[in-house]
Amino acid sequence: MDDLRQKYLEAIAGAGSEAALEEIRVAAVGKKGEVALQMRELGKMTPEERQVMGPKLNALKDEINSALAAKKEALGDAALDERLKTEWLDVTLPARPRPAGTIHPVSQVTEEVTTIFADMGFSVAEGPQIETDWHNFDALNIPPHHPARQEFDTFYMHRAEGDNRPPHVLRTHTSPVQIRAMLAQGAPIRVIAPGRVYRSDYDQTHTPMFHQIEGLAIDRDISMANLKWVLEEFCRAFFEVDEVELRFRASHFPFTEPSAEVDLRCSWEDGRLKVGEGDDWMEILGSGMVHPKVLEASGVDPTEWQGFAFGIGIDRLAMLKYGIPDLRAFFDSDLRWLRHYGFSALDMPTMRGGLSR
Ligand code: 2NM
Repeated sequence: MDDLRQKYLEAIAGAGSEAALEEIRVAAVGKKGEVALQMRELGKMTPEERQVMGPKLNALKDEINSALAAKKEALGDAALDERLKTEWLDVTLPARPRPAGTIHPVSQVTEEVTTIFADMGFSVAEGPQIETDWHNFDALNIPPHHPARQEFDTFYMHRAEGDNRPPHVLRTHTSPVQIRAMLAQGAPIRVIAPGRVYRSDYDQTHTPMFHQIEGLAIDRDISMANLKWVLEEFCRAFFEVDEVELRFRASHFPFTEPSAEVDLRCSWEDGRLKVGEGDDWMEILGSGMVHPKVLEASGVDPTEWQGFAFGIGIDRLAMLKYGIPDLRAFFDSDLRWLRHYGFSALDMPTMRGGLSR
């Protein structure tokens, strides 16, 4: 009995795995193990011998079982320790690698500007980039042969030979979107129209494709004062300053009367723009009260309705706000430029969370 005990307790102590331990268990206390064999011998004994040997064998069985259980737990702990050593995770690492793409400054600024006007109750309208001559010019009080047509450096689409209808054009502004919105919805209306526009012009400050946002508000009792407040509110939000000062300069557009170009008070200190202070003025947009002929062409009765409109160049706004020097680089698709000036796709502009980070 002592030999058995010593043999198995030593084997259990030396077992290196749960599988080895299981082999020992079967050999020692399994149905056909050595302890079971000894128990079978009890039948051949006298009752007196049996009374001594029976409890001793049971005690041995219990002792071996407890040693097995203790060793099994120890082996389990060791296995867990081993796993914890190899399967650790550094929770301070970034969850994902940095996304390869960035948001283009023009997309970022478009999003910022639409967010600001949406907050003031303007909805967003879109329209075709290939427009009819009528939507792009006639409806905006620019009849055929009007000198203003020359100023737009229009790209004309090709017509089949013998087809003498006026050709379609690449829209030279997003105003035709506002015409379509008025024709579809009537008055009152508050919309902004962001998008691509085209003019045949290419130098340091002009690209043949660029981006505009135009705004339109038509109601029964709208004046230039409403226009000025809306534009001030826009500048405060966009340039993220508490106070701005605007200056209206009389101007002329065929589609507004009166018309005004709008300047913003600013300063330039070592190449850095500061808005709302200083002695410089920077032209940022054109605007005016929508011409009665434009309302008429759009199915809106000018004796009942009036309103303002304005147009802003997005690309120049992006250059001003984010200190980007050369307009032409905007459309070169140079990855190094895009990574330098691009924005994270996860930082969406909101009025409460901030427009830019
Ligand atoms: C500008 C300046 C002034 C303008 C006019 C219209 C419409 F369609 F309502 F007549 N939309 N945008 C407008 C007015 C645009 O851009 C410098």
